[in-house]
Amino acid sequence: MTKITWISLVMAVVSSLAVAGPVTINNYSFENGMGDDPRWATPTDWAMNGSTEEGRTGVMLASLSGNTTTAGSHVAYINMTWGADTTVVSLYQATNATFVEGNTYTLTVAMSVRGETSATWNVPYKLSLEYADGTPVATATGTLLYVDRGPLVDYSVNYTAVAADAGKTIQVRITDTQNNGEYAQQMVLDNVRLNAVPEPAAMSLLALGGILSLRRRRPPVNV
Ligand SMILES: [Ca+2]
Repeated sequence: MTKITWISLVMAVVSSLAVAGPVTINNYSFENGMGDDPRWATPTDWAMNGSTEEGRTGVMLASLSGNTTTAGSHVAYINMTWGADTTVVSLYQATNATFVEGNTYTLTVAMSVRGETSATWNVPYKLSLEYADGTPVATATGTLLYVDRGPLVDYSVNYTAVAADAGKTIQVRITDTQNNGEYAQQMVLDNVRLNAVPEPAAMSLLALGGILSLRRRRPPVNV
């Protein structure tokens, strides 16, 4: 292999590794920008999609929600629908990172349920990785089982980017998909994390490069 080829290979590996690791999620723990507390408005650095009703999402002290969190003192909430407005609500945020082909992305959110009435309904959720225009590339759905003021538990969605995703902005979205039109429960969420792991081939190439460079540094053998 020529020197130029090696340099190209190393540059390619380094460029793919440069975006590995945690991707910044602004206000990931919902501790920033609190005015009134609780705050019955969209959390700072996040956007809400789905309803114009006041208070469909917001932030409050974990001690007020009653749910146990290990990330700071505040949690965010998304309300189930109520009344005539049965539009589901999601919180979303475009990151400053773009998809890299072969990287595996994991979005993890700590979630639980908060009840305001005697109802003990479960809360269906959806976690999405998508482009900035809202086109999803991966979703995970499930149900948060009702535990009165229960601890927040991690849920995740994984996705390995393909060539068509390369260079597209990564956006994350958390949706409370309940739409039965009768308010009773809240989805409670906190500690939103997005991690990127390079493809094994890139890791192997880097390891191989390391081994070869070590071999080169060996002193010459006298003959
Ligand atoms: Ca928090």
